[in-house]
Amino acid sequence: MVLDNLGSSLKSAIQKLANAGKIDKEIIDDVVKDIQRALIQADVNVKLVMKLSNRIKERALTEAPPAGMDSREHVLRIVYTELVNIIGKATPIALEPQTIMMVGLQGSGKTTTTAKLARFFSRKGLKPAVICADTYRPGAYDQLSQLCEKLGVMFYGERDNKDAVAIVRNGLKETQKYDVRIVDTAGRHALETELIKEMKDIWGLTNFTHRFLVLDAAIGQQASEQAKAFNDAVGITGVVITKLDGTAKGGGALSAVSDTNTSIAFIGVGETPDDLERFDPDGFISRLLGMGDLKALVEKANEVLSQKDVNVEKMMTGKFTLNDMYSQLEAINKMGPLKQIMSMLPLGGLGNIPDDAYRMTQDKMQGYRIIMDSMTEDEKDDPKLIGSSRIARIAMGSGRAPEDVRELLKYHKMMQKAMKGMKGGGQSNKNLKKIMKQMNIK
Ligand SMILES: Nc1nc2c(ncn2[C@@H]2O[C@H](COP(=O)(O)OP(=O)(O)OP(=O)(O)O)[C@@H](O)[C@H]2O)c(=O)[nH]1
Ligand SMILES: [Mg+2]
Repeated sequence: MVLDNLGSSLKSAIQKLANAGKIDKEIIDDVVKDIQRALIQADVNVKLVMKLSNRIKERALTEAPPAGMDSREHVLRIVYTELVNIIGKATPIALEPQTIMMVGLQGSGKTTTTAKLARFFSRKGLKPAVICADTYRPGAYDQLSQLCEKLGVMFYGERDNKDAVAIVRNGLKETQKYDVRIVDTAGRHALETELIKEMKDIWGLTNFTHRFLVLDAAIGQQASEQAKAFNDAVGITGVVITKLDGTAKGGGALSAVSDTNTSIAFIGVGETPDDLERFDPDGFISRLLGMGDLKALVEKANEVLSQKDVNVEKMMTGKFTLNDMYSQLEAINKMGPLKQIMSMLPLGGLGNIPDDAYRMTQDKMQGYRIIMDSMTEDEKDDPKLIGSSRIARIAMGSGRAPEDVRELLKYHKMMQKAMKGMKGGGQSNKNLKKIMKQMNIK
């Protein structure tokens, strides 16, 4: 996880709130002070921090909690939404054919990000091609062509040509059949006139869908100044903040960009081609706060469960019938290991289920289905009704052994217990879950 320090100090601030006996001005002041300290340490602009803390205090003390939400949840929700606000919105990226121009200062991560983006789009089923317009740095051609070769991505470059504009003109012609064409340009030490001219000339060659500015997270708050300068030159459509894995100043870069006219499209979190994440303010902040990426979880669950009458909420609350169990097993099978899903839940979800407990073969599922088909609706609804004589009847009807029926029942009991455990799960855990629910992260 990036920004570990910020994350853990924000988490302990939030924990204070969750554990407080009652929510009053004193505790709000205290928590806001902790949040201020955490943000300033992560290099977020002091003015921005003051604005945020004033907003939190003002809202927490004057706004009445919406129906069904107590004041603790209400304040947590305010903290969360205000934090999301300071990092702004994400740049929308359409998954369709497009051309992209990468710009940025020397060493910011343009070439690495170019390869990462090619991989990102090819994973989404689009065919990428990369054009090398860096005629400035020796070795630029080799660096990019090797990266592309490793990824199996189409590469266009002219090793001995010094005219970057001509190369891009030729490259765009040669790569017409590709869906996403990414032009990697040369970086310079500073934003010199020469660089701006070359950038503008390349920019003028075609109607670029995106001009991505690549910024090293270590520059912290200077991100805003650079974003403004590049935006004036070629009209930035989005920013990529790289090396967020390696700096405590990441909070500065993230918040500074959203303070300009641009927005963040992606973040770079490592050196390999897979270390690129689509920027998602909600998910980012909930992960930082240790609420788990509930939004990602719910989205994932909805994708899988769209036509089923099962939902994640049901896993935590309400009656748990055999039918529920079966549809959840089906869903879990489709979603992947349950543990992984649980880890996305607030504060780690439940941790005490053995790893293989939910690994279920298709045969086993089929067997359960057959057994359940020999049960009455009442029995499926309330498996407690099933005593030994009913077990014998169900076994006969389904052509299975009584032990198989018992196993199914035992399994249901175990899952039901786990669901109850999640529902309990400690006061603060419960609070956070409820908040996520009420925050409309559906
Ligand atoms: N840890 C980490 N390293 C990164 C990331 N992105 C890029 N790098 C490293 O940063 C260094 C510079 O990256 P490049 O992609 O060559 O930068 P550039 O902007 O193309 O540089 P020039 O072409 O010289 O202007 C390389 O060593 C990369 O491996 C990231 O997200 N995390
Ligand atoms: Mg480069």
